[in-house]
Amino acid sequence: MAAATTETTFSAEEYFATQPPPPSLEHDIGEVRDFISRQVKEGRNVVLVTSGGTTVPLELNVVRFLDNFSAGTRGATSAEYFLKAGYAVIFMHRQFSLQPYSRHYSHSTNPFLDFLEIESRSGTSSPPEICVTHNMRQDLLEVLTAYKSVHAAGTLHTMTFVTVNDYLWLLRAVSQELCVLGKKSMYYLAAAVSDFFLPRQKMSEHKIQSGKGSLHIEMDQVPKILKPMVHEWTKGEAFIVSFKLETDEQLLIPKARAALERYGHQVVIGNDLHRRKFEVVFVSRAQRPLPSTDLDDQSPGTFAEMWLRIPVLATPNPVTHQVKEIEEDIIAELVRRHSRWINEVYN
Ligand code: 9Z3
Repeated sequence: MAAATTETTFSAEEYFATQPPPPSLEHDIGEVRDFISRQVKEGRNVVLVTSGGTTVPLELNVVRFLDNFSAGTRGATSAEYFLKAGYAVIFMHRQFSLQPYSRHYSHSTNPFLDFLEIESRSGTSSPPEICVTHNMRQDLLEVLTAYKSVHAAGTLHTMTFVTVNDYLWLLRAVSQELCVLGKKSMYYLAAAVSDFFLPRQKMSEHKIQSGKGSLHIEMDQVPKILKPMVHEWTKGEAFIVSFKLETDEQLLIPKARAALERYGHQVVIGNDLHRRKFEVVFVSRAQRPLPSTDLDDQSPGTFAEMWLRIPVLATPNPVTHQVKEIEEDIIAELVRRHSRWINEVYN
């Protein structure tokens, strides 16, 4: 399939004025609002973690779509470490991508049926029992204990997206709700978001037919929503972390710096596709004149880079029992920076 792309640039405002919201938006946001108000009462910091890839449907009755790479490992793993650090987490993820806790027993890497055993109770008429394989019990107990305690505390709220349109509408609506938390809110934007989309007005209603030779698709550029998010939806108060994914590692730092310069948020975490599980770079502004809510006030040009690395051999392996996950260090560093960000204002 040959795809010719000619960009048309939508502003965020034009985008939301012309593209329809997902049908469940109001219901989803009602639930988020309740979750946030409970967390406000209980005095917790709240982080929105986005995770997984967005799709771009090519037809209204969708048979084909473009997808962005992401299994959801980064987001699901990070959500667990945020919860462990005492944050409440809104986990906004691609439907069917990995989720906190259940990710340890994903159907493809560690299918749970493989470590369950059937024990027949000989000499009795009772039905056989299901047991966990002995060498998996300790791991399962730890994961299950954390999972149950998070559920009992009510500190995890999950919501799903599929298309880039769902993602953009949800992100804006959740940001507007999270606003009540001011500095106590964090955004951890790990989802892999498409840069291009097909506006509804240009989509074919039915399945695109073959038989007419090659397919040419003209896509429009997805609006750069980080800018309104930083300056308008969150009123410049939230601590915002975005991810930059590259396959050419030479581009990682320049592109991360350009994103910071352009959007005025707090941290860009750069990761190379093939090294992302054991190496990331934190890029931030070297000097941040605080206290100031005037983001345009910040002098551009000086950046600080901090590499986080774990030994390659210690990368997560759910089958052979992981030793260390880089997300543990990423979250520890962000929690430290977020607490400084909060204290800079309140003290
Ligand atoms: C990331 O860079 C994530 O770390 C990964 C995680 C998608 C690589 P996995 O879920 O992978 O563990 O398999 N996310 C951001 C990707 C992205 O679309 N970034 C945009 C960009 O690079 C900016 S928002 O331009």
